[in-house]
Amino acid sequence: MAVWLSRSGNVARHLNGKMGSLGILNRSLLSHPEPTHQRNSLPTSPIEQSYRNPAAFLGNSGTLFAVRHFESIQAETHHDSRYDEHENQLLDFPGGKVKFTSDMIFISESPDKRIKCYRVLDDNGRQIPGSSFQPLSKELSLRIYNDMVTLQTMDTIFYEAQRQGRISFYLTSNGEEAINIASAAALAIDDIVLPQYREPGVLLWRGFTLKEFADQCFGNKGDCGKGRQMPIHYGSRKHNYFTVSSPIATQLPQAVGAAYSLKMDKKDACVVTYFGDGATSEGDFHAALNFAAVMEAPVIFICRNNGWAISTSTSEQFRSDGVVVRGQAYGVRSIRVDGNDVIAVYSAVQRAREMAISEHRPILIEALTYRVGHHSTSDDSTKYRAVDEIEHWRSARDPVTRFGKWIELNGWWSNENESELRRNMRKKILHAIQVAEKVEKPLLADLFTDVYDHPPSNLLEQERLLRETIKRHPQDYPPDVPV
Ligand SMILES: Cc1ncc(C[n+]2csc(CCOP(=O)(O)OP(=O)(O)O)c2C)c(N)n1
Ligand SMILES: [Mg+2]
Repeated sequence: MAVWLSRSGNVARHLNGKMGSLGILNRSLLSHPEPTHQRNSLPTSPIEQSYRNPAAFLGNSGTLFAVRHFESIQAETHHDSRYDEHENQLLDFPGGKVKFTSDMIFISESPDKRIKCYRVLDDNGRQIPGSSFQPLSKELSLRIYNDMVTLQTMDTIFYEAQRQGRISFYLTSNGEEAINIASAAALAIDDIVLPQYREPGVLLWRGFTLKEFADQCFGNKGDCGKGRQMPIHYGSRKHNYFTVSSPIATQLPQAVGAAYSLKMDKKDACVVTYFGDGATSEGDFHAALNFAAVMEAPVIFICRNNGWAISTSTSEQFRSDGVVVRGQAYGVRSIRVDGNDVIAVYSAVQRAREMAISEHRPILIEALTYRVGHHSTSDDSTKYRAVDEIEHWRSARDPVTRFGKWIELNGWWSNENESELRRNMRKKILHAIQVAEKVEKPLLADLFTDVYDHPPSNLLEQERLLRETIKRHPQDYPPDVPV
């Protein structure tokens, strides 16, 4: 407190000292009619005294007093044209010209109005009159719906498979099907995706087959990662989809680098990176946004703000108006979207893509949604959140039902179509699991390949030790991994 009061009190002297280096544009400040030494030596009012000795004015309610006091300074000076002149001066700072003000206003930490959320469909799947959006053809809409239902069914069956002990781990995208599929539908296959882990729908949209999903979760020979990752850590070079990496937010600075390289190569494509609200609490998020803004990298940051980072709610995690406001702070164009509205997500991502590529700029999309499932199969979310809250989002705000209503209202979908799609999908997924389960596991030797051209001695040593240990304790190792 003392710092800002004394700096304000001595503002003219302070500025006189800095004039040369900061390049103040209007030199009339130098001829301030009231010399600073006089101000300091001859205080004439309680206001002047407060400049000199702010502590004397601060009691237990020091802050309040100082602010009220400041208002009275304003009132006194407002009519004086010398101060108006001061308002018109500019600080020619290396980061751009900044206007001066004699009003000491702290930017509020919580604006009265929160950033609005863009949506096109209401909760009942009816289009909001007058909304602006990108039209979707019948064919595209049905494909989007098909993949949303596929993702939902895949999650149910794979989750059950984990509960039956057939796979070691799983994590669902329940409640986030619209972000997954609608964003993917708005992109081109040349756009490079760096996912977190709750976006398998993007890969599904790009043509990753049910067999490939099942092979990865079972870690069998068909898995392109050769069984070296935990289930759901998908990746596919063919689909321009980087492999999921467990440490949160590491994909974000990498995405900026990849986007910068697309720009240098003059590619007609962008990078899209997905992440949760929790990821925004990592330093990597902030470094990535700043870096992207400064380097003008064509990258779309899609934040799935689903309310929870495992057991930490967003309100325990940050006090800002969500994530969208941080974009502006870093100089990144941003929008908040209803993440459970297919048409809003599709339209926003499509527009973001156009701007990212044609204007060479990053875009931040905060998609508001809800993690309807537990964090993963290692979690029980009823221990830290109300069951009613989960049920509300599962039933009243489900993105699949909402989009289903819209295609039905258009006359493109019926109850018969619905039952047939769900029945067939269930069959296909169960089949993929049953087949994947029987496929041989990759060779043990594969654990040590694909990183170095010539494996270094420490890796060779590890392989030798592993083989020896398996020989000594075969009962502790899976019998179906060929040694
Ligand atoms: C650097 C790092 N810290 C902590 C973890 C443990 N962890 C795994 S997921 C997760 C929560 C992430 O939440 P969010 O980004 O909101 O994604 P969501 O699971 O909600 O989709 C945490 C803390 C991790 N994987 N990496
Ligand atoms: Mg989250």
